[in-house]
Amino acid sequence: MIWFLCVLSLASYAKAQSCGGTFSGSSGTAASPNYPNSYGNDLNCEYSFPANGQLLQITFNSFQLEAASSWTGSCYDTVTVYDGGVRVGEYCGTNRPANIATRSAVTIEFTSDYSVAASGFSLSFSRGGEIITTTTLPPPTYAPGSCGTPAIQPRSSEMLRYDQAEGRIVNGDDATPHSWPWQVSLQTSTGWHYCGGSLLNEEWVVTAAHCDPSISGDYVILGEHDKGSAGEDIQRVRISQKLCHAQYDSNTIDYDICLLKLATPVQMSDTVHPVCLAASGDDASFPAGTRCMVSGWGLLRSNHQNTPNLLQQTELPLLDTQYCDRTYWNGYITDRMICAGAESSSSCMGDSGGPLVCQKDGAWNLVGVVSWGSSRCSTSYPGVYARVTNLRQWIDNTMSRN
Ligand SMILES: [Ca+2]
Repeated sequence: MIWFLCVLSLASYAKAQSCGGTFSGSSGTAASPNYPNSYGNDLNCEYSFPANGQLLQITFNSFQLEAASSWTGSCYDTVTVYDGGVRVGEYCGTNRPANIATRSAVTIEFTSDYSVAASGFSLSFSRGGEIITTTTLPPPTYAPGSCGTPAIQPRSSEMLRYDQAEGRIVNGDDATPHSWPWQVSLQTSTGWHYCGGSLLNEEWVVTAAHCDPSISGDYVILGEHDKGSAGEDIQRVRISQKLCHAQYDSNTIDYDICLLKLATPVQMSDTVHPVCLAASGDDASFPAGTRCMVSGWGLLRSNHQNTPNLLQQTELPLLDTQYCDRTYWNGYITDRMICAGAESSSSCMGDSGGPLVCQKDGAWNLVGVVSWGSSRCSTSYPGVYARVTNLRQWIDNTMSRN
């Protein structure tokens, strides 16, 4: 019996020595044991990426671990990521860790249990440089007539999180300037920002009905990032027509959508570019759990007096509509609404009318229009957005008739 135990511990000692390691070079790769062949059972490997004062970026290029338990959702075989000693998350199945960009030491722990293995993971790392792009989109494909493909790549919140101590939106981040080029600001003639909107084409902007812009006095501002700066190459355009949904109800905030026809067509550029519209009825492309982005100049905290100057963004998951209604907004969620968030960040007052966008086929699709939510912009409550897949037909009809 004692002998048997000794062999076991020797065996696991030997395995522990054959995996993981310390990775301090300026760039390189690492992988699970035997990658891309099966990594095997009973592993406990540690991959250390020391901090050496430079920006460290790690990307998982492939990821295939034993799937999580369908009962509990917990992992049998697990990759755990630590950034600066803080546990970022546990990953298994095909749920790979997001790209890491940090100035702290990173540790990646890989364990496997006693049965069932898969091909494992491979990652690449580099040190130095600055965060400039995200890898969530293919290279820019901006071209006249295209939509949803920013010339300037947005950064994911995951990447930004490491470099910015304080959140925006509520717990969001500064957007990369002009990386959401369909984002517009609705402003009064004195330059006061009160709502957002999204550019659909040269002539049309979509916003929320409750924003209720004034055709005579207000402006649509395009190509803006820092609304406190006078030096940006913005387009400031009057509104010629305001067409709000006839069934908009200010009590229930149902059908909270308006189209604004611009008095002069905008010039498309690297900083002014339309978003794609989610197709009518295409909820299947944007299921619950889809990671999406919301942007706006809304309040950072519900009790703040002023909105921020720099455009903010945050990443949010879409929520199942029935779950959202039952759990948070008891009976208020209609078919014209979609919930997102309740995960440490929230849109807030001043974000209204702005875009909730999700990626499909390499382009950003408008899935929601910021509509309403917790009056305190609580990050534990989901925000509610006008559901574009439901309202798309109205959008198409309205634009074609006006
Ligand atoms: Ca296993």
